[in-house]
Amino acid sequence: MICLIGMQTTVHKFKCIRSFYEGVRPFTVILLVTGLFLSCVTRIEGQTPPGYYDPAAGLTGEPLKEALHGIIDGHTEYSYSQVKTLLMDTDEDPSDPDNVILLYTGRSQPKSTFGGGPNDWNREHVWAKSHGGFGDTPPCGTDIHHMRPADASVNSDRGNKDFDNGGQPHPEATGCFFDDDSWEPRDAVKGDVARMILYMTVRYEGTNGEPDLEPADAVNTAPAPLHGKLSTLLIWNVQDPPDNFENARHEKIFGYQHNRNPFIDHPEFADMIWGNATTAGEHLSPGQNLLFPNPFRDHLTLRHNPDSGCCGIVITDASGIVRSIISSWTSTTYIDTGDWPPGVYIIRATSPGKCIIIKAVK
Ligand SMILES: [Ca+2]
Ligand SMILES: [Ca+2]
Ligand SMILES: [Ca+2]
Repeated sequence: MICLIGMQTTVHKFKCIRSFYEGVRPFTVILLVTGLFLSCVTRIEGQTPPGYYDPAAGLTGEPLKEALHGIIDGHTEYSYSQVKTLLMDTDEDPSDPDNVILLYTGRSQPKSTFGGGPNDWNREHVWAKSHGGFGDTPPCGTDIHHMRPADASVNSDRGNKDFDNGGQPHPEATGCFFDDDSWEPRDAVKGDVARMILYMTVRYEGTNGEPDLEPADAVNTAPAPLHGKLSTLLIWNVQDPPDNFENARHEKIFGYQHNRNPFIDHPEFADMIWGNATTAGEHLSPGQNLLFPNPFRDHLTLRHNPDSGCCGIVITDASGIVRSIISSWTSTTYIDTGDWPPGVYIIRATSPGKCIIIKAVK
């Protein structure tokens, strides 16, 4: 997967992007469930129908967001009480059909322990329902694309906080951090959370009497119909790509609601919409394989794109430290990355007056 942030005609925004990545907590992607075999799951078979994303082809920015809205709008709705039953299927533990997996703790526990006790599970609105005030009513308040089983007391501690890095470790939800104004989920679900929030902003655009939910690059956004923090969510989307559990869950939801989360099918759509603005004609298609593999391990290959006019490359880590400089780049370049620590890396391919910026993950 290659995620384009965009092209810029000035170096001004390099500084913005650099500060954008400061404070990222590098981590190794952890598979939520290993050895997951879909055959173990009572699964509604499904894949993206042919042509599902055709209306979005070739688009970026707001036009892409509008096209995706048109594709996923008007889903089959369920009541809040039905959501409880649906989550028992969508979030079922693939290794134990009597259990669900809880979002923030990662704990597998019996479906029968739904309730209000501190260690029971309940229905977490990942897009906190006070951000827009939609409560538990359809369509926003029962849209299972953004709802997950969660430990009741952890759900209460998360409250309506925006998502961002930082704070103190949560004593029960290992790997989660929080402070007065933000909640950081554990690494294995950071991308899930990002894609759920971004889905909500595209699904709900103020039509049909629905609220217009939008991302904000801020915290403390409630009660406005906003959710943050966008810059952090874009990074989490790259750091934690969809895994088997998230994909299997997605197919089940498609079976129930008959709409898909575009950011699970195409994580690159996030940067194509909210990365630095660019015109569609300037976008480098991910299919052009400028850089591969991505994610990478012990090496990275950069391939010259004759159309890009690129003549130099600088690779920095998430804290801005330069890892590699390639000043003369005329064909395929092989970089040894064996001693690079795991994390997000920023590749800037420059030419006079222009730059392509790509995120890669080790
Ligand atoms: Ca608890
Ligand atoms: Ca994940
Ligand atoms: Ca919206």
